Amino acid sequence: MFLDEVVLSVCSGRGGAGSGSLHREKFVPRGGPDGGDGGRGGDVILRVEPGLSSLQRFQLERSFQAHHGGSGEASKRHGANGASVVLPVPRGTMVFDVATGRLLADLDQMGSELIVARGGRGGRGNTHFASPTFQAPRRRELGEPAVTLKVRLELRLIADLGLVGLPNAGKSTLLARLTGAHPKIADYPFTTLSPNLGVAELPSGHTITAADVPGLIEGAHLGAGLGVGFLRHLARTRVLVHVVDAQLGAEEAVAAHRKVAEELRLHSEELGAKASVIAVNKVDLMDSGLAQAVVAALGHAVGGEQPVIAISAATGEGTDALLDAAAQLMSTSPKVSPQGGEFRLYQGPTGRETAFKVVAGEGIMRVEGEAVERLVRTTDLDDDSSVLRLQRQLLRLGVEAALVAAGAQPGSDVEIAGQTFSFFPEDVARDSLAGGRSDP
Ligand SMILES: Nc1nc2c(ncn2[C@@H]2O[C@H](COP(=O)(O)OP(=O)(O)OP(=O)(O)O)[C@@H](O)[C@H]2O)c(=O)[nH]1
Ligand SMILES: [Mg+2]
Repeated sequence: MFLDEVVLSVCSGRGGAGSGSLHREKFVPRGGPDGGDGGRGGDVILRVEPGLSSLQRFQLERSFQAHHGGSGEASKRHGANGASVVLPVPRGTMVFDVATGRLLADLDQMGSELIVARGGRGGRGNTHFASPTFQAPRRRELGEPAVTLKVRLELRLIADLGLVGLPNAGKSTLLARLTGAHPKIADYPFTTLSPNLGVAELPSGHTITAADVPGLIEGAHLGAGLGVGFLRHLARTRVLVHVVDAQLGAEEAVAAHRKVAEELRLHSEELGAKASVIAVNKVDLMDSGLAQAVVAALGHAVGGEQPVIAISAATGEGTDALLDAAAQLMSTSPKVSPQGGEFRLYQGPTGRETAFKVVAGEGIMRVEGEAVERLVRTTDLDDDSSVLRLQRQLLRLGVEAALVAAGAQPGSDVEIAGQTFSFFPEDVARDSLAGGRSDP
């Protein structure tokens, strides 16, 4: 099976905790802080790599976890950084956040990459918190937590030329003729079950990529035949080649072309309006006068708006002229810009989001907000000075003021990130601790 849509569960590594170690040495009874920083957690990264044309590698494995950062240690030893997981994806992979439906990135360039789940930063060790007035702090930070999310990958093949037509028209034979691809070819409809991709070389030396898709039939835009799913692979092509079997005769050939054009138009306006060339195929099997009649009838039907070229995908007759015509159209039709504009980096919960809200509940107030909750999660709550620092940060973010405004009293219970605190506004807290220390 050709896999062009898949949901993955990804989880980054959490950051390692900073160390709260105090230096110990013979004859030095009380050394200064020497706790190293925690290591970074690994990222989960999607990267576009050449040679891939489906999401096949995710057939069996859909859940990925990067490594956690190691804890910092005594003697200022930095914890090991957690290894990242890099997942190769084909060009044209779009990445959506399943929870919100938001497009996170449109990976349309070779080498594009997306950090889909960013590893947590390591916590700082206590060496960062030494100050002249506070010589032996135990304070250290915990690492940031991991990021877990579900992403949906949707592949839209990126090809310059898209080969369309009724089943059995000879699309795959033409793809094989134009490119080095080896698609399955057979004398029955629906031989092709999934798109094939190949690279064609133009007489000019330039290369173009071409894709064929399963044969279209009436109702394709509604899911008839092999379904609507494959039509999206045509959205990024610059030029379409309508392959029509000349053996149908003039009248039937015109009807066949009209049906396919109609299905494209019904699928999307954009597809219907794409520049296209008509290839009247299998002319090797026909009397040349009859073949010319088919070409003329199609030319008449499209009002001279599209080039109509007699070819034989089997013998190669006319295929150079076809490529020329396609290249000509391509030079005047714009490259399809990726959806969502620029490639975007998903920051995950480590982004700079400081909005929060206070939810007043029965006897307890809850503070909700990414940044605020993160601060709490990364604080070593067993360490008084870390807690004091947390409180200062909350003050700076305006949390304290918001709590007071919401009616919090000294001693009220406040919940943040699943932890319950007793609320003591800053001035109260300062009085209860040895004063005079300034936050570094
Ligand atoms: N003689 C001759 N036979 C051809 C030519 N092009 C295709 N055929 C034959 O037509 C049949 C169908 O060709 P395919 O390339 O499989 O057709 P398709 O459009 O890809 O068909 P689906 O994948 O089923 O939609 C095969 O038996 C081919 O060998 C041609 O130019 N001349
Ligand atoms: Mg085919």
